[in-house]
Amino acid sequence: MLAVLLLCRNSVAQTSKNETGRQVSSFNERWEYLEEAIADPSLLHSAKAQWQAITLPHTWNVWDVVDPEPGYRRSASWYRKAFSLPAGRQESRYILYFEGVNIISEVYVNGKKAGGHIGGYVGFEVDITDFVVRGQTNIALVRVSNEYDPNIIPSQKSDFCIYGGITRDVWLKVVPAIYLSNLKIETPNVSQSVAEVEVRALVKNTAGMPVSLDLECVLLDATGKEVSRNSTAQEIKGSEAIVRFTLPPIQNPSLWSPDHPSLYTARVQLKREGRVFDQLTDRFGCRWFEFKEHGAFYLNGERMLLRGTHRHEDYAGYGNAMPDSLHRKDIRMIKELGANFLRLAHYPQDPEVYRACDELGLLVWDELPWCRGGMGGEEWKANTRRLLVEQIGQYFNHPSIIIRSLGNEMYWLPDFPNGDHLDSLRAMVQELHGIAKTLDPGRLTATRKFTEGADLVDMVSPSIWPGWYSGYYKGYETALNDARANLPRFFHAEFGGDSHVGRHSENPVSGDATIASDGWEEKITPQAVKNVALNSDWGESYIVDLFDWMLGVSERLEWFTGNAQWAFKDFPTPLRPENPIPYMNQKGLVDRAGNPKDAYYVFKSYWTTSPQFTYIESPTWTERAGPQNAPREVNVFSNCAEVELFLNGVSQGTRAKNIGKFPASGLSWNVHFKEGDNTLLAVGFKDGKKSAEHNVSLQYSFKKHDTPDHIQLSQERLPNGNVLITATTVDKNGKRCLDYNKRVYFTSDGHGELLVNWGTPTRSSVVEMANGKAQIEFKPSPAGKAVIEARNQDFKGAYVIIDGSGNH
Ligand code: GCB
Ligand code: CA
Repeated sequence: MLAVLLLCRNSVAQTSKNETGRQVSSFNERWEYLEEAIADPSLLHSAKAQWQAITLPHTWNVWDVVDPEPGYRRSASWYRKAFSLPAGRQESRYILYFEGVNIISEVYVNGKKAGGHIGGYVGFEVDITDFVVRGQTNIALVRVSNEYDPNIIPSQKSDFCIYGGITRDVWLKVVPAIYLSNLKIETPNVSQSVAEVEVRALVKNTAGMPVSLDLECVLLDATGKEVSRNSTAQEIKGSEAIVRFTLPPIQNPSLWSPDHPSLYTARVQLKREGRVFDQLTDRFGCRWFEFKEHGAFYLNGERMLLRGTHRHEDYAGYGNAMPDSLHRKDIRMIKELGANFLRLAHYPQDPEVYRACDELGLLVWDELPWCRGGMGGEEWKANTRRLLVEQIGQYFNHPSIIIRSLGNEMYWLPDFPNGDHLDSLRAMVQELHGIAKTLDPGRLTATRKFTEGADLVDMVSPSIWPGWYSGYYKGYETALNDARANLPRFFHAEFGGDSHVGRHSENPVSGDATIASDGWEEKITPQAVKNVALNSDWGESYIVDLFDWMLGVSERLEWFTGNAQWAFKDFPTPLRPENPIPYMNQKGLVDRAGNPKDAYYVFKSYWTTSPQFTYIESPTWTERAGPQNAPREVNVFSNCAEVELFLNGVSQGTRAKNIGKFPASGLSWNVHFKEGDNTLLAVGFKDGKKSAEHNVSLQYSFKKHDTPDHIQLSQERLPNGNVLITATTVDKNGKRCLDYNKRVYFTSDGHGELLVNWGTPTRSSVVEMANGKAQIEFKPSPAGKAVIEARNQDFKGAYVIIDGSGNH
């Protein structure tokens, strides 16, 4: 029978991944989508909606999560694909692998239910062999639902969107009847001199009879050189068996670390009579780590300050249905920021994310999606346990993962009566910890913001948001010292605050939550600011100061394990309809399309050494004002040892960078702008040689604007061919009102398309002005004119006509 398999292997029509009978091909193309929540596949003919052609990954919530309508579609839809399989390969198994379907799925093949899954964010297989007909057209149908269901984590009270759809890639695997289903690679003991590696292979036998097999495992280094090998023979009696290889340890292993993300490969082969008929490979790394009691963190025996951020799976114009290239782009940007740590909040993410973290070098906090909502009954518990087991199983071999978080703010906002009962929560956390430690003893369990259960897990993150949800940022060190005293092992996940691009202030809220008002800044509650999240202007100036201060503290504390800023990119949330960009959590260092805000450069200045850069705060601070002769602060964020600042061509002096000196590590100048146009140039030096420069230009005025009078519109062509429309609130003399921060509503009539619902500063129909200014992109159409209007509560509309036809 196995001989038949071997004969079949060359008849594979498409390109196969390896020389054995195994073949893995993308199953993303040529799907159709039906947006109707019909329950049963036999009733699909009654659909009123039309099937639409789509390619996976796909979500039906790309636009409605950030459109001006509250809420987004939480319902069910259908996906359909016709496919054929070559005839004459009777001994192969056909398996569909879904990397993730949100959030409940049922898979039908040729009208019969073949499988499905409850819970999003993790992958699952459906063996469709018994449902397909070779040599004919087969129909796959998938019903997907993201309807409200409190029995499935995460809770919808979470601060993010629960997208619906086949949101990740799908693969068709063709494997022999006896095949390798999975490899589990462990490195129980690693030191500078040796690495012990254990490989377990899960073999599936669908042949219906016992088989005797030879198995071989080979370990290869990054160059493909063999470093260890072992073989074994085993009889597989039942439908599956785990085969364990004891391998000679790797001598002088090349250790994995963020600076040196060195990967090994394990290759397992199934053989019969000396011939290989199936093979599976996966990568792993050799590293060890330790969170010492009361600090610090050590990787491979050396202290490492964890410099981290967080990632949600989301991108402007895609939702969470992102192609691998965009997943990787996010991880690359985070690496370029200088981070060495990433918390994947609040759920397991796309396989490409873990591959990228392994390859580029980021330590990962992986998290079970138990986010808010308390806990439920037996059904909830069964789902939650199972999802943890699945999550651990599928991402086991990634050396980047060091922490298995069991949840975030789990007790909060219970979805079930009594769902926040402390003893029950503790029992559940204890049980999940037990599961994690049994399946994955080499990693640490954690929770965030559940210190009531700190004794039940290996480490915790308390909630510390100084200067945003509570207190002030100059209290950061005290907060860290308290946490250190109370918790044997802690890491600080989540800090930061929202910032609206282009909003700047001469006198932002200070580090002790006061404002030194000189009457020229934006209107902020003038008394001491108790809660910055409620009372500040949500500008960039404040958040730059906050990060600058907190990073200065973090870098200095020798015992500190490290922290992770919340969150790398702005992301949609149904919970925040009144934010400057409605329905966007704007705590990102970059906007939802990945464009850096000022804060991005603050992190880069602390965390990177090359390439060298200087960044003047801020290119989007294009107009400033103040009394004549009053100096104004200019800060430069840079990783250069020295920076010289020029104002209108005149040197303002050279400053040496000195981490711990606030603000801007000492790269701060008080300058006297002239009335009108000004230019700033910051030149960075390394070893006395110029290594970087940055310039900005701005308008300065000695006269304060009058009361806001109307909105003015202007337009400019963008490199992408679109027109950028700028709405400016001005006084009766046409002077921009720098403290005007209210909402503006953009609409268009006629030809062309206003770019809305992207959740970015220039592609949102509703957006708050930043220092009296808001912008929107318009895509003109050759068909003719459009009228674009900006309105708000205070002013009658202003409009502009754009003619895309070229007949001006
Ligand atoms: C938190 C949550 C996170 C929120 C964040 C915020 O504590 O863990 O899900 O998005 O705060 O922005 O408030
Ligand atoms: Ca909506």
